[in-house]
Amino acid sequence: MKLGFATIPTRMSALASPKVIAWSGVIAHYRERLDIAHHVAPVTLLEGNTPLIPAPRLADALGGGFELFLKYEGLNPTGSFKDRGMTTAITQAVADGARAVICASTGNTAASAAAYAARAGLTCVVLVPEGKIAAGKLAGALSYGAQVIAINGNFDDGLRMVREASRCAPIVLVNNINPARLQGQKTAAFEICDVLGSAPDWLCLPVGNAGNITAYWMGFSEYHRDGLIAQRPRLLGAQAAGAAPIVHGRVFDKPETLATAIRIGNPVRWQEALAALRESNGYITDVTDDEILNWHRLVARLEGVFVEPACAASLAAIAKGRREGWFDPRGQRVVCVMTGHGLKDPDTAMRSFAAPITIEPRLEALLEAVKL
Ligand code: AN7
Repeated sequence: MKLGFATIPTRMSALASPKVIAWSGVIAHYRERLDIAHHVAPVTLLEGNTPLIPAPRLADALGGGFELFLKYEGLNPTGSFKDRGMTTAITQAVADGARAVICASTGNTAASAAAYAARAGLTCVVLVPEGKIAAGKLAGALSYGAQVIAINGNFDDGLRMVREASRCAPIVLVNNINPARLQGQKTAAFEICDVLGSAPDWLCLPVGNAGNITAYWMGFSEYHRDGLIAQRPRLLGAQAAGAAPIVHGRVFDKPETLATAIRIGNPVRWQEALAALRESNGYITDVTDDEILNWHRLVARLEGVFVEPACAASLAAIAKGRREGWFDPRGQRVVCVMTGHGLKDPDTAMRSFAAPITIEPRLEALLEAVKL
């Protein structure tokens, strides 16, 4: 047997009918739809093309009578949807001659920026709120070689600082104020339509800095404008009760939630999110940490899909809407975006459960312990 690196067949396969289609990342796949510089090679980790998983058991737990899909964005290379926007932002930064990039982050943006910067050979600086970043995100950012700086403040403080820093130092901001980020992130909407053959009736997602809801709406709107989908979905946004500025129409100076990804009190894309919600005839609502934990558990138990807590906010929002009677998805197709992988935040996941029992290494002890 010959060992070594296989070359991946890209265009012509040696096989008559290739069993696996090579995927080359969101920039290559949606190139003509992305308004970024195209004269440099994409900085890519082959992000995107994430599965749209049918979730019938979870749909039943949410009251049933509708079709539910999970867009599992946790399967992107660094474990979150941020990779879609980072391939475009870092590629654009390289095209612009940048040597260094900076962002503030609740964690996922930091890990993603660090990975793509590493791939491009750029210096990367990330600001994270001290003690409020999930372990897997911090481990990622450090491993990819970013300079990680913790601040005694929250995401919003960090964002203010990096915006100012990028104005007075030669360092490019890669938070979602950067328009190249949205160009990449809108590809998730394209993928959903490409797979379903139409837009879903509803798209549900957690909302923090509101870049993702803005990007999805941009993606659906562009497909609609070009006649690829007959209509756009309605949007259902979810914020955590302790960090719900858009729901309440006021800045949260001290945002708090165990879903640290969306612990954001003053979203940058606030106005765009409001416009998208209005145009889509959608809703935005807030859900408690207990509701988030409940659905975080259920999506794993009922469907085998392990996500980080923020993702469960979208499911909790559906449950709340049905309970209160303002959300009725019967006969409709609903997509919930699972924005980040469960392994990002093992601590929150484990806090919900009792530690495993320990037994002696004997069969009788095992048979005694198992519950069938
Ligand atoms: C898993 O990483 O803001 O509304 O700095 O990590 O586009 O902000 C993360 C946000 C949802 C909210 N789900 O998206 C960051 C950061 C997960 C996230 C959101 C985030 P936006």
